[in-house]
Order: sequence, then structure tokens, then C-alpha cells
Amino acid sequence: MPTIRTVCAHDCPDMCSLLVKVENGRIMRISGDPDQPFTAGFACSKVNRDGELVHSPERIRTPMRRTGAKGEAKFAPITWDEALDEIVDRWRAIIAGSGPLAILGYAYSAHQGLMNRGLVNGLFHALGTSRLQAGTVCDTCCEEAWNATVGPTGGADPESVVDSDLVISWGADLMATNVHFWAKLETVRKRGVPLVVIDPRRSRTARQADWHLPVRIGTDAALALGIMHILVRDGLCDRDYIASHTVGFDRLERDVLPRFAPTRVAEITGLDVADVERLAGLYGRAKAPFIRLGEGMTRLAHGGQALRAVALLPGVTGAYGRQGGGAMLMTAAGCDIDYNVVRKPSGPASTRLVNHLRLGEALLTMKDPPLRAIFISANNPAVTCPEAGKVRRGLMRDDLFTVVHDPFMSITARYADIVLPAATYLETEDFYRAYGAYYMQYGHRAVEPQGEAWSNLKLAQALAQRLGLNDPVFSQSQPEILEAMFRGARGPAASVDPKRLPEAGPVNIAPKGGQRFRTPSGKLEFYSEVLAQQGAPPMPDWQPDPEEQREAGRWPLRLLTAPGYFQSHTAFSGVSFLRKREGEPFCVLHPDDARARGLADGQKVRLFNDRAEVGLVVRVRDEVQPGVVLVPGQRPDTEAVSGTVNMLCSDRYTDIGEGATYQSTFLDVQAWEK
Ligand SMILES: Nc1nc2c(c(=O)[nH]1)N[C@H]1C(S)=C(S)[C@@H](COP(=O)(O)OP(=O)(O)OC[C@H]3O[C@@H](n4cnc5c(=O)[nH]c(N)nc54)[C@H](O)[C@@H]3O)O[C@H]1N2
Ligand SMILES: Nc1nc2c(c(=O)[nH]1)N[C@H]1C(S)=C(S)[C@@H](COP(=O)(O)OP(=O)(O)OC[C@H]3O[C@@H](n4cnc5c(=O)[nH]c(N)nc54)[C@H](O)[C@@H]3O)O[C@H]1N2
Ligand code: SF4
Ligand SMILES: [Mo]
Repeated sequence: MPTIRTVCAHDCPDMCSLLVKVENGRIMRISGDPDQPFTAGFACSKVNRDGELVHSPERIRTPMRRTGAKGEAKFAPITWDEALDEIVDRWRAIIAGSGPLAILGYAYSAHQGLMNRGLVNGLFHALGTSRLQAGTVCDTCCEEAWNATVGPTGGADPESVVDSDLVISWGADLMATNVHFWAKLETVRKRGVPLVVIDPRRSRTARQADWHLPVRIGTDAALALGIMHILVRDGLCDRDYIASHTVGFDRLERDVLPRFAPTRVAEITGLDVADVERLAGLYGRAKAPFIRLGEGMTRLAHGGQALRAVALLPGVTGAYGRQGGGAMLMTAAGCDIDYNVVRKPSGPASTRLVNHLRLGEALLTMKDPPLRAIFISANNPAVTCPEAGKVRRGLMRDDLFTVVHDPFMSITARYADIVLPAATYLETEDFYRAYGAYYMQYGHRAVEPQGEAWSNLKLAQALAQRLGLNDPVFSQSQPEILEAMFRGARGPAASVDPKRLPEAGPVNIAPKGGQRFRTPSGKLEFYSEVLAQQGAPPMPDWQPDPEEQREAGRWPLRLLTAPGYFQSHTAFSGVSFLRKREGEPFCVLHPDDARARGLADGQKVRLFNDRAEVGLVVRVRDEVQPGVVLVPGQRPDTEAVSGTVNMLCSDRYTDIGEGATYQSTFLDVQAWEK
């Protein structure tokens, strides 16, 4: 049975190297590559089932044209030629009548291959359409906060955790979203290295930790500043490191830290004073403490401040300078190649931007010109975008021409005029670099595209050619594009010959030595001039948010969102086994809150606020604090009692990076009586 070595393309930090056994054109088995040290021989419990994703009976087989009303999911098969002709004719007419800004390409991260992900955006870049400010639903807040603090560079190598003497998982559910880091941790912990988890809920990871601190949602900045306060008080700062590698600590010490004495921090965070003291002591005395920064703490109004405050901690004790110490949010910037070859082949330098998370608003209100066509690929905004109700109202517009490219009939695809069958990553060839480890790798196709499915790359090239775009990238093969991307590569990627990559397997590109800083000052920035110029607070701080306070006064519960364990957003909702393992979409309430509402475990409930009403099943457990309702994952309405969680969430921006604020959502829960 042939075995193909490829790469997992799901939106996941680990980017596993996979071994795929194929027989008669069917995937028989998927396992983790034992020769890639981070993957270390195992794939996660989701991707072990990706044979079922590829061969799912729910796959879309052919292009289709809408025959019913938008949202009704009534379609009739058409040929690829008919589909492409219609798309190109409609786009040409729109460009002639309203200009290219009336079109929006809305493609995201479900295929992490640099070409299949990037070239769809490249197509719209070259066409000069309105452009997607992508990723605000996900990581722009944390990424921009990191960039303003450490600079656009990767964090600590997760494999260096073998040299750590303390590990803090801060706002990350490692057992769900970063299982290969978790596996590395298990070996370190056998040597007695403690794991501390800072998370408002007792996640799987928190349950396995040596110590779990159930911090109140949105108060991480106060906790990090409280730790700094104690480090200063107890003489645990590394003054030499601060002087040589950082800027602005003196101002923080003078203007901010005095306000974060342990008693006040305990009040804000809901933790005990003794625990705040103990955490600071543990951190201050560790030689090489490793902080795994999660995105969880940044998906709320003041998320940027939270990330900045926590990312600054290793600068106070000098941990950034020591092997095994420091912090890791992402590693992607460690692969310094020319992404613009695929993302920006040609086209105007700037154009009108549409924020990824304000799709509904853009479809309903944008003028001069209004959006008349949208091409949605590799994401499912009718479920995963905040204000999901608004997104759907926008997609209902009769005068909007909508094309959706997806392997499955997603909720978003139901609103399309034309649906196109997409290949999954196992049917494609591409090049990858991880965002949670320092590896890059070429991934080979395991099986032929199923039915009439086309890869993102093939579709982008076909559309570009029909539209008369002649940038080389629209006619080159993957190895040719790869060579172009490696021209001018810097850092560890510069020593790699792209011609050899297809056969090379995984390539390690971990930086050596302590954390480097790529801020304007070249140092770790406690004080950020860039933020000051943007009108944002230049130093980390914690203050209550007036809008959140107002909402909290009106609604008794606050929303906590977290990743699904067997479901990652909606990427695996075509695998019936995983749907069953994840169970019926649910929310979690603390026993006190359930009792006060007369709710019993397993009952159907309605979650509601001014925006919407959503029906889920309730699980009653003390995994969450009183006053919090946890909704793991974003599940399609077709699986839930009614609706989907993002109908409840606003499209307000975070303080940094214009990101999503799912957790600044306030609501109530009652029995479902219908
Ligand atoms: N199984 C699975 N894997 C996934 C995904 C998935 O949905 N499911 N999603 C993928 C994607 S797209 C991404 S971007 C990555 C990123 O994944 P992340 O968004 O970084 O998710 P987690 O690492 O689990 O971090 C979320 C954790 O933060 C906690 N949290 C929430 N609010 C706060 C807070 O205010 N303070 C603190 N300290 N913690 C808080 C939540 O309870 C949760 O446990 O994961 C990827 N991997
Ligand atoms: N409430 C709440 N909402 C959230 C989050 C949260 O924490 N809370 N997290 C946010 C985060 S981090 C993210 S990244 C977003 C994710 O949200 P989305 O980007 O919408 O991701 P998915 O739901 O995984 O949808 C991916 C779609 O792409 C399709 N697909 C898979 N492979 C391919 C391919 O190769 N080509 C094409 N064309 N299509 C493909 C899948 O079938 C699926 O329909 O959700 C965000 N939404
Ligand atoms: S852990 Fe992540 S990268 Fe690895 S197989 Fe699972 S989804 Fe893919
Ligand atoms: Mo994400």
C-alpha cells in the first residue's frame, strides 16, 4: 500500500507531517510522521479521521447553480465551464458598471498551504477589488499586540521547553489546540517541571495542570502587572537585562505598577492575594520560565493590552535571554520568504478595505460603490463571524452575486448563487510553514480530487486566466512558484534550496540564541511609541471598560468562548464520527446559575440578548465560574437546537488590531419553551 508523506493543512499551530496510506485511490489510514520531531509520530484525534473528511458522502461533487431562494440550499448541477463563464461575465459586468471595488474576495485559512491559501487573495489583489482585512476574526489583535511589544518575529521555540524549569499556559487550552506541544510538556513534567494554567475555566489542560488559576475573563493585564509589581518590590527583576534589552520599564515602574498592588489585583482578577503572591514568586525565581501565550485572552475589548502585559513579563526577569525561557505566541514570522509572490502579484498598492469581522455591516451598508459580488472561500462566515445574523441578512441581498468555494455545503454556501466544489488539502500539493513550531515542509497530494473538486490554486489560476491577468504566478506550477517565493529569503530560510524542498521532508528553521526584538527600537517595548502615535495607550494597563460595564449591568451572564475538542470551528463538520464525539452543541453553566434558573443538565435552553436568541443544550458543571456561560466551538445551526453562538456577538473591535470581541458579549439563559 503506497504511503504518501504530506502536511496537515488545517488551521492549527502544529502543522504536522503526516503519513497517508492509500489503496485504490482511497485513504486508508493517516498517522503522524515519526521523523518530524514535533509531530513525533502522532496526529490528533480529528485528523486521524481525515480519510472520512475526504471521502465523506456529504462532499459537494459538482459546481452548482442556485434554484431556490438564498439560504434555502436548493441547487442544480452545472459544468465547470458554465460556472466559470457565469462568474467571469457577472464580474466583468459589475466592474464595467461600478468598478472593481464592488467586488470582494473573502478567503481565509482553512487550507494553510502558502499557495492554496495565498493565491485566492492574490487574484483579488491583482484585480484591484475591495480587499479583505483578513484574520480579524482570529489573531490580528494578539499579533499586533505582540508586534508592538516584541516585534514581527517568532517567539520562543516550543521545542526549547525541554530546557524550561516552569511552564505557564496563559489563555491556551493546549490539549485541544496544541497537542504536540502538550506532548513535549509531558516529558518535561516527568522531571518535575511544574505546569501552571491561567484560564477562566477548568479546561482539559487546566485539569491536568499542577496549578490552575481561574482568572476572571478579561483581567489578565491586571494579573501580569501585579506580578511585575511584586517582582519590583521583592528585587526579583533583572536590571541588567532591562537596561540593555528593553525600553520604557522606568516609566511603567513609575506610572503604572504602583496601582497594581496584590490586594487590588486580587479584587480585579477574582484570585486570592496569596495566589497572586505565589505566582509572582514562582515566576520571579524560575531561571527559564516558558509562557505559552494563547489567543483566548485577546478576544475581548481590551485583549491587546492583556497580551502586551503578559508578553512583557519575560523581559522583567530576563527570561527572554535564556534557553527554555521567554514566550511563544506564534512562530510564523520565523519563515522569512517572499509571500507577496502569491498574495500580491500585481494590483494597486492600496484600496478599500473590508474588515473580516464586519462582513455583515459591509454587505448591508457599504456605499460608493456598494458590494455587488462576493467570492467566499475556505471560511464559513455565516457561522464563524460575529453578528452572524447580520452576515446572513447581507448574504440574502437579491442584488448580491455570491460565489462559495467549499468541499461541503456549509451554512454560508446555502446563500450562494454559484457553489463550487473545493478539494481538501489531501487532494492538493503545496508548501507549508508552521505557526506554532519552527518547521517548514512540502506536502504532496495523497489522492486525486474527489468528484469534480478543484483546489483553491487551480480555481484562482483558472479565473485569473479567463479574466486576462498575466502575472506568472497564475500559470506556474507549485515548484515554480516556490522558487519565486524563496528568492530573497532571509534568516534560516535563506540557506534552503527550494528545488530540493519537494523531496526534503520537514526542515527545521528554529532561531538560535535568545529572543530577538524587531520593534522600531530593536528592544522589548514596555513603552510603545507606535501605539502612542495611533492614540492607543503606549504602556500596558488595566481599566474597566465602560461599555462592558454597561452591558454587565443589563445582563447577568458573560459569554466565554473556547475551541471545540473534536471540532475546529466548522472545518470538520462534514465528518459524522467527529460530530458525534463532540456531541450536540452545548453551553456550560455553573450549578449556582443553573439552580437559580431552574435548569437541569441536558435540558434545552435559549441564550439571548438584544441581538438574538440561540438554542443549545445546557451542561451544568463547575468548569466555569458563576456568572459565565461557556459555549465551546461554533457549530452550524443544522446541528443545534437553533441558531449559532455568533448571532449573539457584536462586531465591536478590540483595542489593538481591530479584532473580534466575542467575549465582551453579555446575555442571559432560560429554559427553551417552544
Ligand atoms: N481542537 C481545536 N483546535 C484548534 C481550533 C479549534 O477550534 N479546535 N482552532 C484553531 C485556530 S483557528 C486557532 S486561531 C488556534 C488558537 O487557539 P486559541 O484561540 O489560542 O485557543 P486556545 O489555545 O484553546 O485558547 C483559548 C483558551 O483561552 C481561554 N480564555 C478565554 N478568555 C480568557 C481570558 O480572558 N483570560 C485567559 N487567561 N484565558 C481566557 C479559554 O477558556 C480557552 O481555554 O487553535 C487552532 N486549533
Ligand atoms: N464565537 C467565536 N467565534 C469564533 C472564534 C471564537 O473563538 N469564538 N474563533 C475565530 C477563529 S480563531 C477563526 S480562525 C475563525 C474560523 O472560522 P472560518 O475561517 O470560517 O473556519 P471554518 O469554520 O473552519 O470554515 C472553514 C470552511 O472552509 C472549508 N474548507 C476546508 N478546506 C478547504 C479548502 O482547501 N478550500 C476551500 N475553498 N474551502 C475549504 C470548510 O469546509 C469550511 O466550510 O472563527 C472565528 N470565530
Ligand atoms: S494537531 Fe493540528 S496539525 Fe496536527 S494533525 Fe491535528 S490539526 Fe493537523
Ligand atoms: Mo483562528
